Amino acid sequence: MLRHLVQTALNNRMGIIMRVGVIMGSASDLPVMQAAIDTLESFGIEVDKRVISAHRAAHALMEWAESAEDRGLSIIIAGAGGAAHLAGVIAGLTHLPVIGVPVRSKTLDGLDSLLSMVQMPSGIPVATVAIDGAKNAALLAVSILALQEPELREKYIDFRRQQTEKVLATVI
Ligand code: RP5
Repeated sequence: MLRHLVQTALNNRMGIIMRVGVIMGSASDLPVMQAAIDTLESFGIEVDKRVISAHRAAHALMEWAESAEDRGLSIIIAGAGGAAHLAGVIAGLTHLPVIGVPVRSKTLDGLDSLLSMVQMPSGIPVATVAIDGAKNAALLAVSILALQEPELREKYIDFRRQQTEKVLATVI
């Protein structure tokens, strides 16, 4: 905890914002998860990106999740497909908020990913977004971080305002 506070203070003094982890079970998830990375970066949030499989590299995942707070992360976005246990395992290893992105699978179109992720038993939550909903996962992370960061709050409100204006300006 102390290490985390010192690291955060140092980061802030150096103008470094590194707060969100984006992890995926396979490089094959990247085309979906890139939207989370791009969205976070568009808000000036630095992203700790990793591919670590919960079943192919279980020990490495444990190390990554248990050290997440000490490495300066505040929120973790985890994307996986199939028997998508990645987000749930991470949530069991850290008290940081975990947002899960069920990635569309080849055989069941992502329904397997969605149900594996969203049906977390009581006590360890994973905030699950839509199938392939990586952008919304990032926006949810931004809105949580914005609670404590006035500058980020302004950026997020501005993003929402522009989005609304774009819809209303649509001529059909
Ligand atoms: C999961 O299995 C990954 O998250 C990915 O969505 C799915 C398929 O992985 P690959 O066989 O493409 O590596 O672990």
